[in-house]
Amino acid sequence: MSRTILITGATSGFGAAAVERFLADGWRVVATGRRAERLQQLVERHGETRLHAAAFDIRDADAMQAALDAIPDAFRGIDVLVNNAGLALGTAPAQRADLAQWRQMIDTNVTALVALTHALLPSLIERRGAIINISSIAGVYPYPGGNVYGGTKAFVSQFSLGLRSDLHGTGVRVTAIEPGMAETEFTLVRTGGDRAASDTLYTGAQPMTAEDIAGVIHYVATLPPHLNINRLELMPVSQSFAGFQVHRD
Ligand code: NDP
Ligand code: 8X3
Repeated sequence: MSRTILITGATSGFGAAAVERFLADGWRVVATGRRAERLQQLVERHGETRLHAAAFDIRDADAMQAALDAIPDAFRGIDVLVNNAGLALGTAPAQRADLAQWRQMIDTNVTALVALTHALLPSLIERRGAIINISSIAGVYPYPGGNVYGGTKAFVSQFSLGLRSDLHGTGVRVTAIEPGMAETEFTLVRTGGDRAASDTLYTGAQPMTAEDIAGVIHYVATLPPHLNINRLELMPVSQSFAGFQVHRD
């Protein structure tokens, strides 16, 4: 029987690659994001039998509810929710950071993720489904300039564990995937469109790809129903850990 997955942030990067991965495997996909033209291109490529696209800003609670209400019958009953939409903005230290950027990261990465999860929990429980939250190594290891972005991802990982605990006995699985460096539009967004900065970060580093992460999301979503991966942290081989900082007068 074909299953249904809702993937947020499906216009780019991990989410876009995950849409392709699950459609290729016969799933019905609800794909969301703000950029309607990119979602429309997906519909043109794949048709509307197994793909439903919903364009809305995930920070807008009314728009989110309207999009959920407008899901066609064939796509109702979500089996897997992939909370992927998210972003980092800026790399400035906290003392020079822009508060509006901090608010946007919290509204997107935390508040919207929580709201969508809350809205879909009844369906996920009814269908003994799964929640896959895209966290980050930034929520595990602090780095200069990671401040609020890292804080939002630490929330995502801890919220995932809390959900696991609350959903005990329901059969619903919850996983936080915590990727390291992967080449998507992530750095372009973080730097306000600085293509050179994005290219410099990834060139020669063999970062993970969106398809790598989509494969991991698919792996987690298709595990036998008695298995739950709580947290899954992954990095490219080229990335590892650095030391602590010591300031000397
Ligand atoms: P991309 O920038 O390529 O994709 C981000 C997606 O999030 C886009 O589809 C974007 O859609 C969507 N999104 C952002 N803001 C909103 C919003 N307000 N409303 C609706 N959708 C929104 O980045 P990635 O694919 O790399 O990022 C996906 C997730 O993975 C994020 O949560 C990110 O933090 C996380 N991550 C990324 C890593 C990396 O190195 N790339 C590593 C670890 C985690 P649109 O702009 O159309 O709204
Ligand atoms: C993205 C990974 O290390 O750039 O979440 O913060 S990192």
